[in-house]
Amino acid sequence: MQKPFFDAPFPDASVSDIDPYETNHLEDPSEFHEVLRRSGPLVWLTHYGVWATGRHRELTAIFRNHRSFCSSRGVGLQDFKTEEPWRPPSLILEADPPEHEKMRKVLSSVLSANALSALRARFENEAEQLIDRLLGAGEFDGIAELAVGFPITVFPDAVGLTQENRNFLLDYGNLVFNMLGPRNEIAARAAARAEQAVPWIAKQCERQNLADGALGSDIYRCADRGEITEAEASLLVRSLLSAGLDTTVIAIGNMLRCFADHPEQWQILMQDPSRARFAFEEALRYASPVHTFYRTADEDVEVSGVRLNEGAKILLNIDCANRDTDRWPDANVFDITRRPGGQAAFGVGIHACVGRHLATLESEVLLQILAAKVRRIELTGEPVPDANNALRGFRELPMKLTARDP
Ligand code: OVV
Repeated sequence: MQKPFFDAPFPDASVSDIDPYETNHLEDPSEFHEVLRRSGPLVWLTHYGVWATGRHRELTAIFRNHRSFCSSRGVGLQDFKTEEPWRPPSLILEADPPEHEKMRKVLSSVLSANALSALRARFENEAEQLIDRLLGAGEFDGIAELAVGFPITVFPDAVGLTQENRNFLLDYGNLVFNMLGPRNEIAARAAARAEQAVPWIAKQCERQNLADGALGSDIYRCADRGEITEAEASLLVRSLLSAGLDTTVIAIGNMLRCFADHPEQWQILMQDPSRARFAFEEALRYASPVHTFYRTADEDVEVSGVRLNEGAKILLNIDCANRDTDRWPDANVFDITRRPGGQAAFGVGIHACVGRHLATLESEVLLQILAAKVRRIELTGEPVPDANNALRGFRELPMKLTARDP
């Protein structure tokens, strides 16, 4: 296969010919992170003709400058101005102010911590049953049984989806995130796997398929009030279904791995389960589920002394920035007692995750109940990484839980 090559836009640019989308780099990003760290604030990737940064300072500066660095040209490798997106763009993720603001207001209100508080008791109930079952299970796959097993019930219930075919949500989320990268083998496999999921998702977004009193119908009630149209409501439900499941599955899987590897941190949490929320935040920092989003320079702009031309794509490597020792001198230590404010796993600025309260509620509840019932989380085999063009997590996590003394 002939490799494309893009010359740097100016002669003294920092350049690298590493391909971060090769399977080995997706499975283990340490070499790519090393390139990002030693190449200065921004490095030109000759393989794709894009800029990249993994530094916390530049990443947050670019996320915060949504005027120069737009989202409406896509937040993946593809530029929507020159290439047709694979689906109608998201009204919130792939939009700029002022259009973005209206949609953001709707989802913020539907997904506010206050609006979600009624879900806690149901989540707790589900987590208790699941963990009791797994405590009697011996060795099991922590991804299938726990990282998928918990959210695959509570999330679609919260949105108000049918019981049938919920696994299509995983196929669809997997496709959406993989399509943020190049059209490689991984994206092709994701597309083949999601063939049935794509029309199924469109159907679940229709009003008549969403249970009353759940989050999906809450979005439609904003249409009733004239805040958005019904067509917009449908696409906002699609956003929920695109971003709401795979992300939390991977976050929970990564968090389980963190605690299996750091039993002393598990001890700290067991002694004080009220730390669960901070522990989740620290796990997000240490093992960030979304590794990459892009922005597009919508005008000529300078970042840390590097000139970017209008139309330049910038790869923002979140998991690298969250391990930046300029930001946290001990960034490579998993420490649930730190206050990881400023961690970028939910993004930064006007596009920061609007579903974070729901993700946090799910993870916090699961972690609190685990902490109350489980003395030890241990791996019983090698974790199997899952190569994804935008997500970093595991496909399998062989593990075992040991009960606390009654
Ligand atoms: C992959 C992703 C993240 C966040 C939002 C959406 C998708 C969306 O479809 O709005």
